Amino acid sequence: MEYSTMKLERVDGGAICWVRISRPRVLNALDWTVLRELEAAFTQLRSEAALRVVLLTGEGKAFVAGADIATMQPMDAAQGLEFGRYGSAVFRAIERFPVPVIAVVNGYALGGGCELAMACDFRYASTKAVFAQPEVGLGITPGYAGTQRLPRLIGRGMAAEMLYTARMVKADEALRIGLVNRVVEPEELENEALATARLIAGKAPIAIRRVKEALNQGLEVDFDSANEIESLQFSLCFTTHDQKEAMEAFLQKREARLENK
Ligand code: CO8
Repeated sequence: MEYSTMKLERVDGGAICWVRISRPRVLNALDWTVLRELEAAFTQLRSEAALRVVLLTGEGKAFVAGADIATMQPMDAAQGLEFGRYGSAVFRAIERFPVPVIAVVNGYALGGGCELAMACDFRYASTKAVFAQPEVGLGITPGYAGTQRLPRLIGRGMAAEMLYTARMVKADEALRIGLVNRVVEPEELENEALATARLIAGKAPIAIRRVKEALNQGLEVDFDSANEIESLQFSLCFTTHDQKEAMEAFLQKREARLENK
């Protein structure tokens, strides 16, 4: 498929795919086209058997500077609901994407951009990254689950402060409060993310998918139910070739030959 606001770049034989949001004239702001193309890109990637990790980033000086304010300004409540729900569904599909998605935050991650980064499994940032939920300054609430994912990620107090003040949070503070996992110099960011993607890609693919399912599903239910979800995912791994092979390889003190089956 041809994209006008996105570039897909596969590396390592398609095990890793960069998804680069590219609408640099407006700092990669999310309009209908970007949202639709994000959905299409992740739908397309879902069918790629070799895929192990997605790296999501923005081109230019922004990751994503939010939902497109020019698109939103004339909306009425019904249109706002439609735009909010659609984006939320796209982000939810990214959150539930079967393989890990890492947000590689190269610059501004504001509003919908911060929310997009939070829908990913985890975030690496460059020293130039800036995070905020500026919505209350624009007369709106966050619309892509910022009020929900932010407190789950950094705790209610820090989230409330960010949400009520719209304050810009720089990379070093984002690291301190747990919004990002790692901060590196801009020129090192992609290599750092790629190195982690390769670590993940080298592990048993079915086990990684099951870990992601256990993480996602378990966080939405009570602890006993979550334990049960993990037990089920754990047990299903024993039906795989990779479990038998990886454990046999350990016992025989040799490298495992993982085959994604
Ligand atoms: N939407 C539309 N255009 C944008 C956006 C945006 N979010 N961000 C930047 N742009 C445009 C600017 O208007 C400018 O265009 P032009 O060159 O035509 O004037 C161009 O991008 C470059 O931006 P600046 O000149 O402003 O660049 P600076 O480096 O001076 O400033 C900032 C960078 C600080 C990032 C600044 O552009 C800014 O504050 N942008 C807006 C950030 C923001 O408030 N984002 C949150 C939007 S609200 C949101 O995301 C809600 C999500 C939920 C939606 C649910 C819908 C119901």
